[in-house]
Amino acid sequence: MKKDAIPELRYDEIQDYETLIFMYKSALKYIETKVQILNDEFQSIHQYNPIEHVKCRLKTPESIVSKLKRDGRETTLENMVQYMNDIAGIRIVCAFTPDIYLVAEMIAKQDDIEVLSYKDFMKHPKESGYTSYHMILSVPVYLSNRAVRVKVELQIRTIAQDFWASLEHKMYYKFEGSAPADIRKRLRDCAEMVTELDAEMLALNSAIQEIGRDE
Ligand code: 0O2
Repeated sequence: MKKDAIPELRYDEIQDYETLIFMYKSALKYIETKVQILNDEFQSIHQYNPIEHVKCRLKTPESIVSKLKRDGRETTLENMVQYMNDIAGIRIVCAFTPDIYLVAEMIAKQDDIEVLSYKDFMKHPKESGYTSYHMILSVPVYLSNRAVRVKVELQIRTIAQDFWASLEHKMYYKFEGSAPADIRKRLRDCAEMVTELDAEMLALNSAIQEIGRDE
């Protein structure tokens, strides 16, 4: 079925939280399989894996509630479906920054996936220093008697960006969003080092490839 023919999931079709989570879980399975196939195909054509690893996660109920509250909304199924983009999340970790754009393009070209929006935090890092590439995708879920489209947040990062984000995420929670200024400054400095490290590793990889070609 073409993506345009599949309707978006509507909150009034959902009876309870479990059904909603089942939809998001199914969308994650669908996109995870697609990503694995694209990676395997790329490997067989180019003898190169753009993807190091993939991680899927469903947002915890606590985290859903706190995000809705933070945005000034009531905790209802309707608000979850209408206003939350990241209940289902998939993270793709790549070795090098050009791989991020390559993977984003491969996903965007898929007939059954719609890119609803994207944010390039590599071109425009967050105040915290966070860098990554985000896409909100609309992913089909095929049920026994119908199909619906469900939103999934895709984050694509390098290994180094992922390392930084994991530690920063822990700090953010430890200090409940208000880490001391010197910690925040050191994290921002580390984010700059991550960007430099990614650039140097890419240059080094190109130099290694060149040597391989000359031999
Ligand atoms: P968790 O626990 O990973 O789910 P929006 O309202 O959608 O425009 P939002 O929701 O802040 O704005 O979206 P954004 O900015 O695209 O970021 C969503 C997710 O990106 C976050 O989810 C994090 O996973 C990651 N992220 C964004 N900024 C940072 C940052 O400064 N540091 C780290 N470590 N991760 C970041 P959650 O819900 O915050 O967390």
